[in-house]
Amino acid sequence: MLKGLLFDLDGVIADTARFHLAAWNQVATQLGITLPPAANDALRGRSRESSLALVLSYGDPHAVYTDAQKADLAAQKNAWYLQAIDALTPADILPGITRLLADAQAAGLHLAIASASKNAPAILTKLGLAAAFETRVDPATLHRGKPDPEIYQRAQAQLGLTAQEVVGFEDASAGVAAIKAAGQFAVGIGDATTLAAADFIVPNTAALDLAAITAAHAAKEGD
Ligand code: B16
Ligand code: MG
Repeated sequence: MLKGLLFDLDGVIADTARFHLAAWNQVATQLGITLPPAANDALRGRSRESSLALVLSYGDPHAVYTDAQKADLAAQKNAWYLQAIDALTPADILPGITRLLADAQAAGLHLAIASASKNAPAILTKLGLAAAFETRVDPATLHRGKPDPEIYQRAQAQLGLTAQEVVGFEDASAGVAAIKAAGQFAVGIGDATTLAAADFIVPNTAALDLAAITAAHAAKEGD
């Protein structure tokens, strides 16, 4: 039986994934690197450090960056990202999310945030959602990032639920892979081909419907 919902943040609760991509594009341009279209999905859900490694992998394979240079690049990216999200308000909550959260609360479901972003608390505050979730996994405490299941296993454990009792929401293929590796039911939001591993796919957040998701989860889990 469905008892909890686990939410990614960037690209699910708010359209901040485009700000991450724009900031990484600024870093890449500065280094003479052109990010391919595939970077749009590949950079979603990955930690800052893992994202930087991916950006650098699109450049000269012989280029060597010291740890200090990598730390500077990551800090610069975050500064650009922070500038971009500074003006976020509750109006930036993606369509359908406020209704979904209200329906979930009315149904007595437990809600958690499973975001790889260290900026998640600041974003939730700007969106007016700081109190909307019972718990949040602190990504600084993780050993492995998405697509490893650790963050979704932790979110489920923090709610005191089993894998069969939760549904995870993701906009990234790495995130869907993490949910599935945790043995949970995955809702993918976005391109059906990119997110094909999800159990239930919608093209955008406006199409999220708790009754339909609950029915699909029940059909799969046999309850
Ligand atoms: P930060 P999510 C992820 O958040 C983003 O999708 C990803 O692009 C970003 O690199 C990562 O957070 C780390 O973010 O640099 O703010 O710590 O999608 O898991 O909510
Ligand atoms: Mg995301």
